[in-house]
Amino acid sequence: MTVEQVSPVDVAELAARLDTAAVDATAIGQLADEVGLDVDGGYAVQAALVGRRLARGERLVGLKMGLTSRAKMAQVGVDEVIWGRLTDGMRVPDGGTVDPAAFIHPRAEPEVAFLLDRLPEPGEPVGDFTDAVRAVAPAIELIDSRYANFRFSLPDVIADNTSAAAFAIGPWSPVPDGLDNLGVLLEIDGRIAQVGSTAAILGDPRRALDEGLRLAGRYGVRPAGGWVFLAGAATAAVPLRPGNHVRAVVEKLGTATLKAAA
Ligand code: OOG
Ligand code: MG
Repeated sequence: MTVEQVSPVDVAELAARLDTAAVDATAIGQLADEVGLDVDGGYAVQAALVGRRLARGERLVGLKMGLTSRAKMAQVGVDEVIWGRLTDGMRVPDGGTVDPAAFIHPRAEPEVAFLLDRLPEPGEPVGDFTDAVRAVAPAIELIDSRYANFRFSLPDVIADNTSAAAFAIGPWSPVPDGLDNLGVLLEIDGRIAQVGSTAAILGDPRRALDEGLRLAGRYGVRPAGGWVFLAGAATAAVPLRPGNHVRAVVEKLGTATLKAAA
C-alpha cells in the first residue's frame, strides 16, 4: 500500500462500507479505483473488515484460497491467486441450512478443506505440509461478492475478504496417498452442475496450502493448530437459489451438503 494513496482512515472507512454491505445484504460499487487501492491496500482493508467481525465476537478459524483454478479465474476475470480469512460466524454445519436472503447474490462452489495440526514453518516446501495436516474433507463454500453484479478488480476482491460468506465441511478423513487427481462434482437438487478434478487446484490442493500459508505469512498471519484451510474451488461457482440442496462430492473424500431455505 502506498501510504499517500490509502490512509488508515480510508482503510477503516472502506472496511466499514464492505462490512455494512455484508450485514445489510446490499451490494455496493467497487472501491479500488475510487481511492487508488492496490493489492497491499486490499489486504489492509481485508484485515480491518475481518477485524470488525472479531470485534463482534467472532473467532478466526482458518484461511481460504481463491482463484487457484483456471475455471475460477475465468469466471471472475481476475487471474491472481488470493487468500482470505474464515471466522466461526461463517461456518455452517454439514447438512445445515442457510438463509439465502442473508446474502446478496450467493454462489456455491466445491472445495477441499484441510485441518491443520501443527504450525507449519514459513517457507516449508510442498510435501512436508502433509505433516502439518491432520485431516482432509470435502467442503462447500458460499461466496457472495459485496460488489454489484459480482464484478471486481483484484484489490477489490482482496479487500472484500475474497467474497467469503459461508462454508460447510463434510467428514474429515486422513489424507489419502494422492490428492492431486480426484474427481470433483457439484450437485444442485440432485443434478450435476459442475464437474472437475482436484488437479485443477494449482495442480494439487496441497500446493494451494503451501501457497496460501506463504502468502498469508507475508502479511504476518500464522495459522494455529485446529485451523481450517480451503484450497480454492476446482470448478466455477453456481448461483444458490432459495430451496436448493447443494452437494459437493470429492472422490475418496466423500460429500458435504448444504441447503438454502425456501
Ligand atoms: C473470489 C473468491 C474465489 C475460490 O475458491 O476460488 C474463491 C470470487 O470468486 O468471488 O473462493
Ligand atoms: Mg472458494
